[in-house]
This record gives sequence, structure tokens and C-alpha cells, in this order.
Amino acid sequence: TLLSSKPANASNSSVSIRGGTYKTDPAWFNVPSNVLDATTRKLHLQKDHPVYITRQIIESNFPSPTYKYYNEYNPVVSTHQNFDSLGFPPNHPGRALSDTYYINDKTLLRTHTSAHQADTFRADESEGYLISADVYRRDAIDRSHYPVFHQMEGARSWDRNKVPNGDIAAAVRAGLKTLPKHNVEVEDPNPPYHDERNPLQDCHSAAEAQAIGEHLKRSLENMVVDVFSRAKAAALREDPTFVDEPLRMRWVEAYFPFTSPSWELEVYYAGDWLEVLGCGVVRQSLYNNAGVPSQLGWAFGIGIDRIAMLLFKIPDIRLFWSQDQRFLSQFTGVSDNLDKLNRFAPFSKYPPCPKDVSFWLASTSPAGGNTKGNFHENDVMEIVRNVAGDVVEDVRLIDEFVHPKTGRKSMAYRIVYRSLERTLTNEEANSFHESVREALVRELGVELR
Ligand code: FA5
Ligand code: MG
Repeated sequence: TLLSSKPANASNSSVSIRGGTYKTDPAWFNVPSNVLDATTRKLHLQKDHPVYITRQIIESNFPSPTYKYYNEYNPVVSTHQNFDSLGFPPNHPGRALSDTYYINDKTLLRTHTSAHQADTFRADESEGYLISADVYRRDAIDRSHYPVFHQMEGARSWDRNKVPNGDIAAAVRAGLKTLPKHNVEVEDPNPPYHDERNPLQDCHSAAEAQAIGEHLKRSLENMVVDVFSRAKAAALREDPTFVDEPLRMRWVEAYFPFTSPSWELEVYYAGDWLEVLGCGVVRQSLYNNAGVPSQLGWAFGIGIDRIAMLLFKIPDIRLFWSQDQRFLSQFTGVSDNLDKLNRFAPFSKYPPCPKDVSFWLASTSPAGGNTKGNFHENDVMEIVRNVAGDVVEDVRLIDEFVHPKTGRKSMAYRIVYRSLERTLTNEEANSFHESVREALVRELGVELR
């Protein structure tokens, strides 16, 4: 196949993940060994790890018994759980082999915690739930994107048959009054719903959707405000003269097949807006299919690693995977006493080694390739990741053009090699880069320029 990313046991017809054994289909199986290894790590359950601590802090903003916690769901799910149950159309690009890690045609590594929404709505008796888990995506490489990361799903539901007078809007508004009010200014130019861009569902009244949206947004803003106040307290413990930049948040309209209306929340961080979560009013079909048609409510999905970056001031998402004691020992004891939270103290910053590669695309890719004949940038990302692992900091398209006579397309990428743990020699970087160049030719059939 096209993938360089053959796991060590690719010749086997099955793969073991977290105690389960799954039949692999060579036409679908595309999980590289570094990703397979990551399935054993469960950073959200590793005490004193920043991802674990961040999970604790977010959970504390959604307390039991209103919310019930599920942190042990298996990462191997069906295409039904990950896509169909959520209303993803059959041709949705997220289903492609270029975006998702498959075991076989019906089995994959979940790409989001929403894969467990339907099952949890069906099984859960409480008013709300939180699900934390490792998730997997073939994705770009940079400081805030990694092929394995962690999400927390949250949902809060109200039952038409259980609220006073069946008045959902009044019940949600009453709930909203019990939530703390923060005093941070939030940019939210969006209407509660929008007929074309972000529609109300037929089965909801405007008042219901509006109340649910407000409850959702306030709950999430409070969580981010809490994270920031803990980060600020930590900074002040280290340096009483510390003055931080004011927290900035903004809401952006979004689209998910399983919520409407939908939004994303962005936080200003290190000179840029960082998307931290997606959310919305749950599509009624999810409740109906889960056998609880009298319920309605909201759901969200947070990137835990992204929140952890904000909380600990961690500059690069790769650091979470470090087994270096200079990283891990910095957080010892925090899980048992969140008031001891401290920000990350970088060990010395090692120099970056940027290297460029440019190539002509093959007019037709080799048959049988996982990109089905089309060049896909995620194949470049994965080839680089497979060759150089966590030594890759960033991969970016820097130039692209079509030759006016031949019609051939040229692409140029800049790859930044940088270790978080030591200085790379130029020879090492060159040798990684040479292997990347060879792999691009071998696996994508491109012609180097
Ligand atoms: C989702 O995954 C939806 N399931 C979220 C959702 C849940 C919407 C419930 C509505 C209701 P999205 O693909 O935007 O949405 O990812 C959610 C968050 O995961 C992002 O905001 C970001 O914080 C984080 N994230 C996404 N890709 C990566 C990545 N490659 N590395 C690290 N974090 C990521
Ligand atoms: Mg998003």
C-alpha cells in the first residue's frame, strides 16, 4: 500500500489495542506504529500529568452528581459510533483514509469523543455527563496539532416530562441563574441562531434554543475563566510582580452534523486566536435514536491538550508525550493539591533546523494508494512524522504553482526539525531530511526538484 506507516505487525491479520484484538483489513489498515504505541499511554489517566490535571480542573467546573464522568471508553469504535450515529453523511471528508485511522472498513480509532454520545445518552440516567479520552486524527503538524490528542465531551440535558409545567426554556433559565457570573468581556457578535448559517431545529422553540445556548456558553466561559485564574495564581506564586495579559475569548459560528445551532470558542494565546472547543444544541435525532425523545440540551467537545497549553504555558503540544523527567517531575503532587499548580519552566530551548523540500506531483499516483489517486497533504505530514517522530516541530506549505507549459504541479514544504530534549546536529537533521525525501518519492511517486 501507499503507507510507509506499516506497524511492526502489519503482516499479522489482527492488531491488539487496550486488551482487545481486532481483525485488520489491508485495504483499510493505516495505523502507523507510533500511533499504535500512543494507544497505551492514556495521558488523561496518568496522575500528575498536565493532561490529567487539566481534566481534573475542567471536571471540577461540571460537578457531580449533575454530571457523571466516563474516562475509560475504548478508543476502538465502529464507523457507526464515530460517524453514522452523529449524522455524518456517507461522503463526509472526515471519513476518508487520508483523515482517519482505520483498522478495517467498519472499525477505526475514534476521531472525537462525540463517538460515545449516542451510547451515553442511551445509558446515562443523570442530567449530564463528561467523557475524557484519547482521540486520533491524521492531521497537520504544528505546535497545536498532534495526531493523538485528548478531548473532553460534555452534555447537559433537560427532560420535557420532568421540568415544571414542561417549560424547558424557563427551567434552563432558572439553571442559568445558579451559574456563577464572570466579569471577563467576551466577543460574541452572533445571534442566538441564524436561519441560513446556524439554524434553529424545527422541534425547538426560539426561546428554548436561546436559553440552552446561553446556558452552554456561560458554562464554558466559566470553565475557561477558572483555568485562567488558576494559571494566574500559579504565576503569582512564582513571581509576585507578575502581570498577565487580560484573558480574551470569542465565539465563532460553526457547523457540526450533530448540533444546531453550533459554535466554537477561541482564546487569544501567544499572539493568535486558538480554537479550544466546539459545541451546540444537540440534534433531536440523537436523543430520539437513543430512546430518550423527551430530552433536549447541549453538548461540547474540548481539546484538553489545548487547555493544558494555556494553563501550564506549554509552548508545544509534543511536550505532553515527553517521558523526560525534566518535564514530568515539574508537576509531581499537583493532582492531590491543585493549589500547588505551577507553570511549565522550559528547559533550555534547542535550536530549530528548517529544511525545505520541493517536488513535482505525479500526474497519477500509484495504484492502490490510500489517497485513491489524489495527492493529500496529510500523507506528507504522516511520512514526515514517521521518519522523524517528535523531532518534527512544524510542516508548512511554502510554495505551490502549476507549470504553464506542462501543466504539472509543484509543491514546496518547509519542515522544521527541532528536538525538545537536546540539540540536533545538522548531520542528524540532514539525515532525517534525506529519509523524508526518499519516502516522498517512494510512497507518493513525486519527482524531487
Ligand atoms: C469536534 O471534534 C466535535 N466533536 C466537537 C463537538 C462536540 C461539537 C459536541 C459539538 C458538540 P473539532 O474537530 O473542532 O470538533 O475538535 C474539537 C477540539 O479538539 C478543537 O477545538 C481543538 O481544541 C481540539 N483539536 C482538534 N484537532 C486537534 C489536534 N490535531 N491536536 C490537538 N487538538 C485538536
Ligand atoms: Mg473545530
